[in-house]
Amino acid sequence: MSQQSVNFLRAAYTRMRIIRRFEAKSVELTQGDSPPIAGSIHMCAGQEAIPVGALAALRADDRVIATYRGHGWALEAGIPPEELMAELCQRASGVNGGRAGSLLVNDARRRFIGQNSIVGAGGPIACGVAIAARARKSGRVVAISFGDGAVSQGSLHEAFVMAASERLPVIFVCENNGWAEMTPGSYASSMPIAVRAAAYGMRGVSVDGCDPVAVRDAVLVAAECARAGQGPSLLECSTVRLWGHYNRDIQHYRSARDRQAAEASDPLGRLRGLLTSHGVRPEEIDGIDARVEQEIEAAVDQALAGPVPDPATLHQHLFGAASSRLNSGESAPTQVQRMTYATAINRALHDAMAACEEVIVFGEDVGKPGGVFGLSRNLQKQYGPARVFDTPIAESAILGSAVGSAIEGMRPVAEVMFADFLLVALDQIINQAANVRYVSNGKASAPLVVRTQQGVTSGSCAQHSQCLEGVLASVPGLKVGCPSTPQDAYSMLRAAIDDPDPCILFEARSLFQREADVVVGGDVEGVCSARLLRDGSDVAVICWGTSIYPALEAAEMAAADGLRVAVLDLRWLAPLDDDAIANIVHRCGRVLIVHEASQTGGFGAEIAARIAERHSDSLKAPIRRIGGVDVRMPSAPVLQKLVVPSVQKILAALRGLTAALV
Ligand SMILES: Cc1ncc(C[n+]2csc(CCOP(=O)(O)OP(=O)(O)O)c2C)c(N)n1
Repeated sequence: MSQQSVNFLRAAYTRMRIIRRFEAKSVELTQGDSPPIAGSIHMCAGQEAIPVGALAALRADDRVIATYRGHGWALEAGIPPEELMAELCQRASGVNGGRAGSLLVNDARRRFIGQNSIVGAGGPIACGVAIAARARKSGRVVAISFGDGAVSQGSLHEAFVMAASERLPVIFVCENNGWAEMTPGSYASSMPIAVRAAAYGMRGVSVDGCDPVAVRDAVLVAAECARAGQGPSLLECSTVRLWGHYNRDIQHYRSARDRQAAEASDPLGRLRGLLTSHGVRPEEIDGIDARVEQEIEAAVDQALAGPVPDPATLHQHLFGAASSRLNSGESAPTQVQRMTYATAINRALHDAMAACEEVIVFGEDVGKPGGVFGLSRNLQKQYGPARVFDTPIAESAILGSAVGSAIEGMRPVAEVMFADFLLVALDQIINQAANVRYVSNGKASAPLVVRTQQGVTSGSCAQHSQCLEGVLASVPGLKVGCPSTPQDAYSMLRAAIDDPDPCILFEARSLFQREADVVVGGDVEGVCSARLLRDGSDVAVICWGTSIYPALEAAEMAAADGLRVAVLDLRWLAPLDDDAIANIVHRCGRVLIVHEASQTGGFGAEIAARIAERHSDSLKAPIRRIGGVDVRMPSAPVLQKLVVPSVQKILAALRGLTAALV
């Protein structure tokens, strides 16, 4: 063996020893009555050769994603042990200020996109990171590690499909430690994981995951292939889990034989033997161990000396400060054009893509076909397939790609064809996108837009007509809008693309062909702010989306009775324009909330609660709500009409609320 190879082994041994010592210390810090580390940690003892070998093969600007068992990856990516340990101890001095803890540590600025405690969820995000690398022609690759159990997850399957179909520069690193929590990994399938790669059309390689040289060499080849445009690889690294699944795991389910076999394969023991067989003296290795011990002790001391987070910071970093990428700085010229709601969406996409190179658009059929509703028509022709592309029918991969590319500084606009289809992939919005800024302590952000459309149209079925805005508007960290007019279809989409945080736009399919004059161009407005569609002082209708139309009609009819009805279109449900609500409640004293989404648990309940909590002094009558009737959406048009708020129902409610006045 060459001196160079021995030097690599010596360095690898040192790095692996650092990880092992770090893990042993962390376990100690979870013990006792009020331990410095609150909660669970998942140690990677036995698996150290994988991050050490992999990171030795990657460029300094390549990206890394790990699972909750990812302390080794975090250290190898460059997070100093004292900052990582401080994060495990939930200190303000931790890499994420104590907001991530062990499970979600991240530091995108040091190439570590982060750990993930949702099994398999990193796969779709890795696709997005790779999409950003491709768009920027940076030549970067992304390595994503996951366990053998994760291979059963749908999101990882979707990531494999997406990465292979787009030939993305992703290295999928499966750390096969034989266990999926407390069940043997082989329970789900006896087919070797590397072999499965062929079914996706990617390279699959079996690697000795206890040997840092084997891992390094396999990752080197995978990275070369990825950089050469040959797409992803799946490396199955066989390894051992020396300790329990997590710090308090007593491993009652594991045989003594299995534990002994793992210990016999301990990569540190193997490496020590290899080093001594190549002339490295045992005392030198003992010296490395002693130095590492001191280094980790010092890191622990430093971590424990760090302060706990200041309670005053609780609200920081939920959202970022606006800094426009679409505004030119000078007041841009405007034009008024007559167009439909659908055309207005298309125009907003065109304008945003022209204004900002980071804007990319993707989803099912959005590329060449221009979307099933034609909303992305001609975008690919104009901006090319690198910026506008079709995806596999894989909503987790689509949304995860939005998350990953947004973290990497792109402005992705992902289309989900029907809001109902969001439900198969909500993890990427709620567990992933919504957390990025807050949990990273402001070190990363996910300025993505998800465009979808919803609501009933004649004959639409129960899986193509749900109104789901309330589901997402209740999630801190997300911004949610419901454009109701062609103007808002244009303005709110531009605002969302320009916003620094994840925005979900629920467009209304039933409004696509509505036509109106639209002011195009001009400065991009901010997210939030309701619009008063009609002023009045007797009763206020608070509504959004499709409901503004029956509300306006009913208000007009009520005017014939002498009632002055105000109609407020909220436009954005998150953040909510509390001032506009307060103004209209104070002015009218009577409130009717109207929305198409089912009444029970609909967002109207939140608005009613806020008004009751904050403005009860102004109320002259109990708040009323009209939401969709609480049934599944029937397909028969005659029944559908009974479900959604009608002009007659709204008018009756207005008359009821104001009975004393007329
Ligand atoms: C979506 C999801 N389902 C279940 C869990 C609970 N869980 C946490 S770790 C784990 C086992 C994963 O096994 P594997 O992928 O082999 O990784 P390992 O723990 O061996 O590193 C499970 C089921 C989770 N965190 N996320």
